[in-house]
Amino acid sequence: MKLYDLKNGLNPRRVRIFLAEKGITIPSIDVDMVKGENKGEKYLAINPMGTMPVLEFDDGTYLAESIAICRYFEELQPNPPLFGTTPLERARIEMWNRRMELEIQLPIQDVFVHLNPFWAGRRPQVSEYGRVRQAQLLERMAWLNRELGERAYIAGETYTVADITAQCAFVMGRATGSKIPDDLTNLVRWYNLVLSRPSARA
Ligand SMILES: N[C@@H](CCC(=O)N[C@@H](CS)C(=O)NCC(=O)O)C(=O)O
Repeated sequence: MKLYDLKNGLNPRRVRIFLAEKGITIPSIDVDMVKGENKGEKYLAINPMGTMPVLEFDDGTYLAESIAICRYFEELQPNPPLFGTTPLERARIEMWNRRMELEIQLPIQDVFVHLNPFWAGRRPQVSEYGRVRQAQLLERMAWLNRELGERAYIAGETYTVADITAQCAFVMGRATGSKIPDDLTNLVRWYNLVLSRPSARA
């Protein structure tokens, strides 16, 4: 088994942190996006979406989508549980992970793509849309800040895959102009807490 990785990519980082939390090591190949390796015939045969991460199995089959890859490893090695253990816990963690993808990760990505000069000429940019998403992101961060006044982690009192999704989104946000405002003290507290885990360096 091996992982097609992208060192600075938000989604591949989710899988690397997940594996580090589980204490699982697998060989990986860093795909060179700058050289367009992920849009080449060879990589598109693996994943027609041209995205990373992808998990390749020894029989030559593949699994894409970071959350699907994480779920696969959770099933293989349930401890420590990162998707919950009881039916309700599992459903709550799913809810929070989904919210972190839709309400935090996507706006951070949209702000980056639509407002950052890095993408000029690379992707279509609609600056007004970028500004709308920026305002929505600020609202969502304030909402998450209120939520984190009530508990230690995103989905409860333990670290889960929902924290991994959110922390990777905020790592990207910090590098691309969507830093967490200092006055959102619960969110800042949580961010420092998750970044202090050894897996955060994966
Ligand atoms: N929904 C996919 C998204 C994967 C994705 O978009 N990965 C980015 C890196 S974070 C990528 O490979 N981008 C390359 C491109 O779009 O050309 C997942 O969760 O794995």
